[in-house]
Amino acid sequence: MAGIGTRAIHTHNHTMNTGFQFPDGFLLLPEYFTRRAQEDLLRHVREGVRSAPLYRPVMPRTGKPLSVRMSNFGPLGWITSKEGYRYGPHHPVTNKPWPKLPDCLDQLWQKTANWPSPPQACLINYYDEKARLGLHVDADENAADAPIVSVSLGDQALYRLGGPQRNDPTRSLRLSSGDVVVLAGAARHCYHGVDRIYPGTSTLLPKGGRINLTMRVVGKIT
Ligand code: MD3
Ligand code: FE
Repeated sequence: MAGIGTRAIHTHNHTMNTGFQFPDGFLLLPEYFTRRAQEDLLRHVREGVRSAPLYRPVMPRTGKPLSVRMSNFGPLGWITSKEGYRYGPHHPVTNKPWPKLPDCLDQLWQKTANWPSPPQACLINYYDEKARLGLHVDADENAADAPIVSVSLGDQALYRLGGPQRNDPTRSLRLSSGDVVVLAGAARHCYHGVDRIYPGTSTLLPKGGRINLTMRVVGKIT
């Protein structure tokens, strides 16, 4: 595992072409996890989804299914249903508690988040080759200023990052297996989404696709 700072991308700000500036607090750590560490993480994800199966969330109100499938680790999970978005301690289908956060993810948080409390929720997103995630802001957390730490596994994704307003300029980045993104400060409140998955760009998942793990501090649940 590479140390922090050794491979951090200097996401240099340029206004020349697109008007996009990397928000303060955005940090990309390419290939933070070695192949071996990725395989180890994947084993933990597989074990987790055995007891907390990936389910297909639906949009609030409309009930339209999302293309991304989800599960969670940790005391709380992010849940979307017809009734709305919320954090809760139980899997919406099995009604069992979410599996414990694997130690390696807890360690990742401690090394990268620079935050005094541990993550309460780790969302597991699974993207098949057709899945997308529309531009949105993560705003369901009471602890709105705690950072978010995310890990990508499997096929590459075209990730889009914008600003605090929906119509701000955006910048697209390719996220690869083993990459870690830390969203702190202003970056925490920026629009972002996943425009596409590039099938066949990783051998980590035998059937292809992409897994994203997103750790969050939630604060009080409302
Ligand atoms: C930038 N997931 O689950 S992770 C999500 O790849 C989510 O599955 C994406 O957005 C994925 O909510 C992106 C990286 C990420 C997470 C939170 C952010 C980027 C962010 C919050 C603010 C800005
Ligand atoms: Fe998000």
